[in-house]
Amino acid sequence: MHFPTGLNTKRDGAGEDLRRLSVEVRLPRISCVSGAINRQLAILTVVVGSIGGVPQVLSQSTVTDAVRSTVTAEMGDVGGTFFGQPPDPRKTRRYYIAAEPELWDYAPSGRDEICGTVLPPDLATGRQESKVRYVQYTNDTFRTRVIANPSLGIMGPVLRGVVGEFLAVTFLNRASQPLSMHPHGVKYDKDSEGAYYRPGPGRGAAVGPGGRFTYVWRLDEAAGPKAGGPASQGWLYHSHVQGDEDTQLGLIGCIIVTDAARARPDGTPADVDREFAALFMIFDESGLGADEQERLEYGLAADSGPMAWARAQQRIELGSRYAINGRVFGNLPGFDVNEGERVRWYLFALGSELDFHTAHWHGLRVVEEGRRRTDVVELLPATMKVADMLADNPGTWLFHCHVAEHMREGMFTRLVVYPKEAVGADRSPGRAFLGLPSARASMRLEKAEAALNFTAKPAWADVRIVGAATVFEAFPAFKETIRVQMGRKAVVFTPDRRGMAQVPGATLKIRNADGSGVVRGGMLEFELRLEGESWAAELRECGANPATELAVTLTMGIGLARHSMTARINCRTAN
Ligand SMILES: [Cu+2]
Repeated sequence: MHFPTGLNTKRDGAGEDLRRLSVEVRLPRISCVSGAINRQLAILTVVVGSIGGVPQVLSQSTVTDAVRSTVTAEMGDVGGTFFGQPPDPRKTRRYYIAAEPELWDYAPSGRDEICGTVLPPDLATGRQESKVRYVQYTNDTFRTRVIANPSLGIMGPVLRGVVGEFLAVTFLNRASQPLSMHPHGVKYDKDSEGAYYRPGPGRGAAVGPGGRFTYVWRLDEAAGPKAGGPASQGWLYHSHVQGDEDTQLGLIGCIIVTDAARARPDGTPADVDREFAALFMIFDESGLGADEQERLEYGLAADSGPMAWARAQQRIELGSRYAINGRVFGNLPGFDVNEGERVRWYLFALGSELDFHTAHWHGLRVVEEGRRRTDVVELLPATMKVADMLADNPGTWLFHCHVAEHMREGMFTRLVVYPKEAVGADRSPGRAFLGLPSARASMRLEKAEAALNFTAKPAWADVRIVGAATVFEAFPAFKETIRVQMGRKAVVFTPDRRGMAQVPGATLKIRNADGSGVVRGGMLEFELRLEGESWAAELRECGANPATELAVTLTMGIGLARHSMTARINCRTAN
């Protein structure tokens, strides 16, 4: 597009001649799905002159054409339909996803785990950045988070379904700007497209702060895998209000669609034993927003000489985080498999023209898309591929991007193949497969033991439980009460700033509260001790018996969140 503009001759205060210029403002050729479009069309007045023969932009007035939220908090949920009809509930899988701000750590260990060295200086001082992530909740109260699979890293929860089903995804925006969920590969009507552009954005295009919207996506035949290939297929979803800026925030996840004829009853693909998702993406933490970068690129910045451009380039370079699932330098946990397992990799890339990646496994081979044997799969921005692996080679192997510069910048992690005889990686479907209803727990226990003496007078019990429950990001442990109930007996704790709380017969220790009493990372790790006569009576009532395992309902109320599970407690006779 060309917009010829005429400017009048003026004389500035310094006495330089400003010539009358016929200016052609050439708008960059930007597709209307890019985040840049609104801003570029919004630059209404650009005053161009010449100082000492060098064309200069003297002033500009930018009218920000702000995104108008299509859904506001006041409107309530106006979604939930598919071409005007509610989907058949018997064929619908429901998900509750919030977008929430989070302090993201690209390298939580603080080290280069592959080389065993310190991190490069730019990363050592810039490990943590403000992101916004998709977080899964148990229901539409959005109070209790679901435990995320650690191997997904920055990626949001996996949304799973089988061809013929619907996904109904209730999205709540807890961030401060309009956001959305835009899916690839599935069938949607305009309202469930989740992308903001002209003309006539759909209702789910830009969910404003505090707003919620239920997207309904149909997993029709075209959303599933073709016969003869892998039985499942991976698709990206991401926020799509300001284009790439939303994905740069961290708002990315994936959908897995399984062929109905080759799905297990829980919807997982029957042709593999385990699934992983890996997103290759360079995150820009330079602090130069897309606006500023474009102003520099088109010479519209206040300081836009060649040196400013060079400085900006260096800043972008230093601020680039070459990540797999948002982690760098071997800091992504969870790619653990057992020898002999058939493993499906859903491979993704996103980002800019720098995001051409070559995913490479050491020690193992894959079949790409059911067609080609290889150990390197090439990815471009928004590429979605499936690669199947037989874990036939035990060991700890490098998994990385093979682009030299990306390797130097830390785009690697590890894959562990446990030998057959080892205890190995967790085989439970909730851990082996991504995004399963059986994995939608909000609390897990690492240890649950009870020493019992029912013959003593009085009877006596000593229960020790170590576990973790989900909390909001940056949860202030000392501000909320924690209610613990086992069987019918309950106790209420009020932790102090060290995360300690004590009441008669019960102590609670929050293990991961930081120096100011705040729990970060979304998981509250606790140690619970319940002891004495009254707990002995309660356990006895629940059917406890020394030397057997007791299954008992354990409930924790942490602030507004409620966690409940069947705890399996190892009981023994106290000495
Ligand atoms: Cu790469």
